[in-house]
Amino acid sequence: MRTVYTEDHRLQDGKAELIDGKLQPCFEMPKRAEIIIERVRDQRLGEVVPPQEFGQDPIVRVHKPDFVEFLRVAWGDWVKAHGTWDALPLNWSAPGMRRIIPEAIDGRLSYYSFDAGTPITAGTWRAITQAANVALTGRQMVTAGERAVFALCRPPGHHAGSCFYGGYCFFNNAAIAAQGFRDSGAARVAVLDVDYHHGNGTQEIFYERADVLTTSIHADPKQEYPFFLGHADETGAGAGAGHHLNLPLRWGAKWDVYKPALETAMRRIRDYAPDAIVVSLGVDTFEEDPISKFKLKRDDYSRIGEMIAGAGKPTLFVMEGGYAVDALGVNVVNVLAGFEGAAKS
Ligand code: SP5
Ligand code: ZN
Repeated sequence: MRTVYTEDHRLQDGKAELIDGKLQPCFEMPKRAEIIIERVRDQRLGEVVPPQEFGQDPIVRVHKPDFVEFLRVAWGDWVKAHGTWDALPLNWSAPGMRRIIPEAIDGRLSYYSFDAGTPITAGTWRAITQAANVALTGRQMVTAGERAVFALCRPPGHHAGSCFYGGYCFFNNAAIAAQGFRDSGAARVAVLDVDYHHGNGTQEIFYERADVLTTSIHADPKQEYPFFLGHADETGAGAGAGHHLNLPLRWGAKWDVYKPALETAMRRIRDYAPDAIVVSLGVDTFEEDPISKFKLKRDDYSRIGEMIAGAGKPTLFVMEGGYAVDALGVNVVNVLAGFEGAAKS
């Protein structure tokens, strides 16, 4: 399996996130991708190729133009107002307030975000456009006939919606790739999100569409971030009714409950008969993850890869979360190698 990767991800290097009532060093750090690419190379997973440039057109297929423009200018506007410390929002609109786009940069940060854990920095724009290019390049390789490709995106994307950022995510790399498959001839695309956190951005983007099936296995939003979406009764709306599947699991979930959930998701994906699968690959389900409460072990990730391969479809893996940095390379490559082993046999 080939990997798409660029060192430009390093340009997203936030100083701090608000977590547990403290400003702490960002869990979503450049080291994450460095550890993963090192493992990809050590295990000889396959060739590592750089992304191509796709410009803004495929991004505005899933994100609103005013949101994209906000991200493009946010750092420059922030520096003029406050200098070169990271840009973080401080407050949000509550019910009863109005959704008028503010002029001041502080207000626009609030308008377009949903948490205080996602700093915008000097290199954010370049890093996020390159992460989208990584996903789009992988998409193109799969469309061209590769059985599977690993898009080593950083920063991650699945919390970002059509017009909001948060959860360490700015552009929804997986959604941009899924839309890219559609725009290059795929009739139906399935997204499988195995990140520990609910993929609220991906759900929002495709919720009223039948041409992209979205499925997500994640910590129950009654217990876990992002709290306000990801319940089991959210199954799609309008034309997309019945085309979304949430499988929330309680804190403490081990392989014995994770496996049946993944079987359920894979069954739904098989029934949908997609032309391609996009996997939002988070490994923050790991037992040693510092911000998560599932209990998957290293070997479980090999089984996840095998089960995804069982669908027998062209597959794009898009990197999402995972913060137990030392084990990140092992766990991610276990998924990919597990997939390859099962795809060959
Ligand atoms: C892509 C991705 O995985 N984003 C996750 C963003 C989560 N941000 C907030 C996490 C809050 C976790 N609270 C528990 C802290 C444990 N001390
Ligand atoms: Zn996550």
